[in-house]
Amino acid sequence: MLRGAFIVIEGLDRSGKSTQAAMLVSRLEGANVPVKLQKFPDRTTPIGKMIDAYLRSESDLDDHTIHLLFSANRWELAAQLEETLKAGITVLCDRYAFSGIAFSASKGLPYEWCRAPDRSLPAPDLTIFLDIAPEKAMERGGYGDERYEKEEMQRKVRELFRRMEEEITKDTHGVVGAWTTIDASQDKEAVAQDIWQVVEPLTDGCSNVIRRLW
Ligand code: T5A
Ligand code: NA
Repeated sequence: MLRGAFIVIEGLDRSGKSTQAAMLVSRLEGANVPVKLQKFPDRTTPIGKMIDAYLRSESDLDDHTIHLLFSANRWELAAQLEETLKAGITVLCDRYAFSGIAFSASKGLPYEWCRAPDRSLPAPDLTIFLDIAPEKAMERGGYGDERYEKEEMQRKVRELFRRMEEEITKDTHGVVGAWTTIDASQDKEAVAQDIWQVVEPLTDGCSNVIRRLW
């Protein structure tokens, strides 16, 4: 039996990740492809609750500490994620390790230090990066009150995502699967159509072993 495909949707805040993840789940289900949606951070676990309090500025944490908690939140769900893939179910993640690196490194933590804790997590087969200019994303109802939703920070985050795209495309930094960038400033249906073009080839499942991050 083929395993499910592991697909990640990444992007700046307000780029439309959750909107597109929901649309893609419907489309996959409509095509009879079993799929599980996983969101990171998963705010429901004990670690997720600490992350949630931090993001809503109800608690303060050292930059290193919150970085490790975001990674731990992925690790605590990694075995389950892998089992789901092996059961032939496609897993769609709304954010993953790439957000972890981009957001922490944008605060000034060393890039290599930020990459380290996510090493050997299951690697996605495909990462879809929803690209949008921060000023355009801001127009979408404005950023909320969460800690990272500020234009200057989002600008740095975008640069870091671009750096990762370059490294992954040139394969200078180990195995991470394919990366595709999609113009997220289009209307929802157009973005969904672009996403379907890259996802459809994966709907039959994958025969290769699940790879590991860098
Ligand atoms: N983070 C996360 C880290 O620092 N480290 C980590 O390891 C991880 C995993 C919370 C924060 O945590 C940071 C990054 C974040 O700052 P979150 O819980 O994923 O991460 O954030 P959310 O607040 O849930 O989501 P976002 O703000 O990122 O929004 P989305 O999901 O990108 O956007 P969405 O779909 O909710 O849409 C936003 C608005 O735009 C509209 C929607 O209707 C909605 O109103 N919209 C569009 N409007 C016009 N055209 C389109 N094409 C549109 N698509 C959506
Ligand atoms: Na979201």
